[in-house]
Amino acid sequence: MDIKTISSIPFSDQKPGTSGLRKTVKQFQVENYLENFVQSIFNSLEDFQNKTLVVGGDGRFYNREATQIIIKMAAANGFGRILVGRGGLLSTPAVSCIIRKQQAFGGIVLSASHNPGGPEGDFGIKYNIGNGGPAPESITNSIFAISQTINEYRIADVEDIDLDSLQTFNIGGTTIEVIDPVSDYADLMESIFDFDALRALFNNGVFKMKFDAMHAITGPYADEIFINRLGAPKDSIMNCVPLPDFGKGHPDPNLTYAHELVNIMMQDHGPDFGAASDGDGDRNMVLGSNFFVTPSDSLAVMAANATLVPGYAEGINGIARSMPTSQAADRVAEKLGLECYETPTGWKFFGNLLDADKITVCGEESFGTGSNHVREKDGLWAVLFWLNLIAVKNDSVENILVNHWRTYGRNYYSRHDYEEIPLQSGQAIIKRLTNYIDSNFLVGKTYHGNTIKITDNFSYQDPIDKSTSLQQGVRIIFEDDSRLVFRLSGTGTKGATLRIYLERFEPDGNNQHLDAQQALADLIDTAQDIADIKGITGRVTPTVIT
Ligand code: G16
Repeated sequence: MDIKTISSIPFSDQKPGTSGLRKTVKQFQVENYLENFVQSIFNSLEDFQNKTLVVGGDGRFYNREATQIIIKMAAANGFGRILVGRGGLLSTPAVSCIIRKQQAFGGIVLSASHNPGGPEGDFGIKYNIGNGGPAPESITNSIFAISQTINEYRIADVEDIDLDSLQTFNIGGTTIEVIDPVSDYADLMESIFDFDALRALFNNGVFKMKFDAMHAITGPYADEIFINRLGAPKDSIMNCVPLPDFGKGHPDPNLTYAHELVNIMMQDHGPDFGAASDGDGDRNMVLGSNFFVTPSDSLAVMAANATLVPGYAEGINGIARSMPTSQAADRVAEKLGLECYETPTGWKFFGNLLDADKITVCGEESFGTGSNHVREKDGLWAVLFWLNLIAVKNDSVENILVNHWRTYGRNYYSRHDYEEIPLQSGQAIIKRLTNYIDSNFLVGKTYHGNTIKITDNFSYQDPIDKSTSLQQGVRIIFEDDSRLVFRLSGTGTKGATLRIYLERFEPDGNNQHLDAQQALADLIDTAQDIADIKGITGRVTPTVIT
């Protein structure tokens, strides 16, 4: 094998965010930009020579080109075996599943998740470690540090390999196997859920489902699992062909961007169950007929009912949620006598807790839920979990939620996003709030009838490796324990996205039927006033409400 060593100069903007490096496609197409980052990943690793690397992505524009570059660089850097999904495709949870099953050294995921694709859209790259999960901050910090001084990268001087058929190739001493992207993952799902009960559900003559793959990666997985293995009618799934530009859609499964599915579900006599997943297949949205399940509630319902699913029949060890996620799961944990961990935003913070068996299920308000079966959040897993609950309980999504609230109380919850505001405006809002915290200015003040009890900026110490993460979100907590959380997104690529998380607990069964925006109206006004969003950004309404 001829190896070329190419001189390069560092790019100052290669700091991984909440989930890897996400930039515009155009940025990734700049000469040496991707190569520098990939070499920085390899330079941050030790003892990987002759070991296995898993590579795959969500099929967005530039996926194929990037896959070829990474294969050639991995071979030149001495990996012994590269497993790549056919077509360069692998969902994020499938990468995690394959790393674990094959005991690979690690994996590279190519995705910008829920961000739009196409030549004008976004691209991303993330390194996953041997447990199958995203690299922790110690590694991402080291990758960034290396990227700031890198001056060359290594790449095999060979032709592109054929990614479209299941074959094995050799580049020097490296074996490259093009693998079926779906089968290992589908087998894992079959080992967790009661596929007989699900087959019966789909064939009971009454139940109807609509799953929207949003022209992203889960299409082939949904086809294999729902149609081939579970015998669901073909019209149960939609938009299942992955496209490089996601059919010009925005593959973010929420009430705004999954509007096609939402319109189908929010009509009379629509399907009983609806769900969607995102660009790389790790997020999920769950809907009942005319009914939206918040991701926070979804986590709480899963935790409360886990023993109904064969894979969790023995019970769960504990629960974790990201800090801005509603505290609905905490109430379940308390009742079950389990620990509930509160982590910063980012799936990587669950890895240590899962590895140490401290928790079995975990989730985030950002449409992510998962368990110890892999080390990523998992969209189709969540959909199958809900289907399994519906099959066992023989009840509607809405009834399952209403009964859950009667037992545990309801955490009214919403997130308001102000997308693509100027970076300076986003920073000014956080600065303003941080100053308030530092001077204790807000404590004791009353806004729209709510008096502020505590203000702080969330910090976290990992209970396993004791690493600390500071300034993970501004919290404003009121006398009745309602709360507002403010933070800037770590996944956007244009300007800043301000996220405001709003939460209020309602124990009374007679008051649990309100629309969340109505129930939280005074907190919404309070957030506007305290942060002066209108004054600083000129915006009066969020871009996305979930
Ligand atoms: C990523 C992370 C999640 C995080 C989400 C939103 O999800 O893996 O842990 O909650 O981003 O992060 P932020 O609020 O910083 O934008 P994904 O699906 O984009 O990989």
